[in-house]
Amino acid sequence: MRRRGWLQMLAGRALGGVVSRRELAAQERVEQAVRGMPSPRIQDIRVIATAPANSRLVVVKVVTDQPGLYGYGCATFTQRADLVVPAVERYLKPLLAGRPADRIDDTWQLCYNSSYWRNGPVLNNAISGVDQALWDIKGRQAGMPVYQLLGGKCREAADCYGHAGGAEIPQVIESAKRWTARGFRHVRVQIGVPGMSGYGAGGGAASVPKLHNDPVYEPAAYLRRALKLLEACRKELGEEIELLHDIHERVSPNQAVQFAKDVERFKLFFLEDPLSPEDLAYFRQIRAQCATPLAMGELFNSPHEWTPLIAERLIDYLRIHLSQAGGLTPCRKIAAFAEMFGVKTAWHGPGDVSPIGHAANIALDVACYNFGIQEYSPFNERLQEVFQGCPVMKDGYLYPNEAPGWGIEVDEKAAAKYPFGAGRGGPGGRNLNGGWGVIRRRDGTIIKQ
Ligand code: GCO
Ligand code: MG
Repeated sequence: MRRRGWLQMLAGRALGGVVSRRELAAQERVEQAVRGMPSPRIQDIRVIATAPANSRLVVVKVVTDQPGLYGYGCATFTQRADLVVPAVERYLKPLLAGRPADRIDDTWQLCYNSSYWRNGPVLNNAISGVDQALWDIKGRQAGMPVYQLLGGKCREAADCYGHAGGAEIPQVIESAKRWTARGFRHVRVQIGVPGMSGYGAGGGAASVPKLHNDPVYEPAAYLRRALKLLEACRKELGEEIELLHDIHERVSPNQAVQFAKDVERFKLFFLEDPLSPEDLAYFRQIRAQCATPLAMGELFNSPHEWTPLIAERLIDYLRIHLSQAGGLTPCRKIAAFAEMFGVKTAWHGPGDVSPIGHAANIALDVACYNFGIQEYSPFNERLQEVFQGCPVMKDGYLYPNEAPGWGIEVDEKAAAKYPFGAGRGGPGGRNLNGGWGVIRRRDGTIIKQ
């Protein structure tokens, strides 16, 4: 109303010759640009919890006071999924109700600082749910996909890697060939260790003598197998294929240094998580001793973790899990910061990221100059039933949806058909409610997994 009055006033002045017709036309164009886009307010915030592909996914829906204007954000922390729900419903919802839905950074800062103690996975994921939903809302308002709001495309689609794994080398090679047959240029290869609980591949039925009844893992045995695997992959898959490998932080810092040196000759695309976040200082030693490209970051919560690694150029690829770091808002800043230091992005994209989270990954992938690679997890039929408009995979490239916002609609009725299950049963059938069980060395020492 106020704006219309202002235009009428200008028009009156134009008639009287005070304002030029040109000036008036310009003002009308401004008016046109904002017409239909008054500031929406946050009316409701809801949580959608669903497990269509077994992983527990948490999605936040932010509803505005404008009819039909809402958005979705990924808040998935699968091992502690139930804790994210009250963080959203009991803390963020009352904090944000009635506030403008179009102030994304301001809202992020408000949420982030409101708990004083911050940077934890539960709170960061809750914030991410709201943050990504606000980006979705802004895209829907603008009638544009989110990557357009970030400046538009730097590339047509995101080059991806798939996961190949197996108990024995020939199985891994077969699995890798299935990816290349689908057009993938990059494959992550993981091998099991007989009788052991490996990451990314099982170890078969063999049994290993041990002083306990839990799953067992020995870092040295795994490293010997992984080295042989990479050697065989290079030989049998050729030098064109880009190979990746994830250590998953399971070895000692010195073993990581040694392994990074050992695999240098296989020219990996990257070696992921050679160290745990607690051992980050050892990256300096790896860097000083070899040129194996390094990827790190899916466990990061806090700027204290990624800032020094980027600023000192200690890693090559950032593996941050968007929701774990607090959403799209902090991650687009991290990407820009990393660009200044020649560090590329490789956002975390496993099955325990919802399709909304994958859409957020791809928005950054196509819009950021320093994109490196995208991890790809296929969207099965049930996922596509719940999340309509999942990103499309073709020849190893993932394409962003061209519809406004994330371009994804969540079918809440379908989501309700796939409630959270009983969780991973640990040994002896213990119900861990979605959490991970323990893995021990032969002597009983717990390892980080
Ligand atoms: C990866 C990861 C995942 C994580 C999982 C944890 O590189 O894809 O390591 O597989 O283990 O997301 O829940
Ligand atoms: Mg990983």
